[in-house]
Amino acid sequence: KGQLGCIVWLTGLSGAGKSTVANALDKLLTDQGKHCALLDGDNVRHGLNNNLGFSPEDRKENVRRLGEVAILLAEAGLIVIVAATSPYQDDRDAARQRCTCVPFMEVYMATPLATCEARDPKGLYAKARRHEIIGMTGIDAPYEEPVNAELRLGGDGKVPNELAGEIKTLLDEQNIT
Ligand code: GGZ
Repeated sequence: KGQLGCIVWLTGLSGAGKSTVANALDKLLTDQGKHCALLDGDNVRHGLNNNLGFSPEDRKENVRRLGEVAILLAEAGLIVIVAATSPYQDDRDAARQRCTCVPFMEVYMATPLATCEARDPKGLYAKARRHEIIGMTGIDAPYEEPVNAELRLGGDGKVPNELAGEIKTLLDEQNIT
């Protein structure tokens, strides 16, 4: 019997560590012989989603396309790790509701805004504070905290590998790995 696919959907602010944890999880699972696919919102915006910006409508479409691609890959048997801000509850719920054949696990990267802003790897928060960009999530665009996440990762001093391990435990409990 082949591998059962699933979707692990990482949501949270820019700088919360979604991409880092997604990559750590990808490596953890791949090292155990699992087949994974990683869909990073920021990367997919360079190709499939290169006609989309950061308005609420465009984010909705970004999340919708990520969800549809994730479902196709997961139904082919892959563990699909999605890392996207995905700030709106409705949009995340829509992806979850489309995903009827494989498990959908929402993981909230609950890193506080102050921590994300202190990291500011791309200088986006600083630009948003100076009003050089508008619609930055957490500053002048909303982030709706998940109400039905399967897992909440607080961060609290843990390294990315530990957080990835917590997600792996969740997958183990669901008999996916
Ligand atoms: C939020 C923005 C914005 C604005 C550019 N708001 O840290 P990053 O850089 O790599 O992650 C952010 C990424 C967000 O893309 P997503 O596809 O994940 O967003 S969404 O799910 O909301 O559609 C950030 C960068 O793009 N970025 N402008 N205004 N993040």
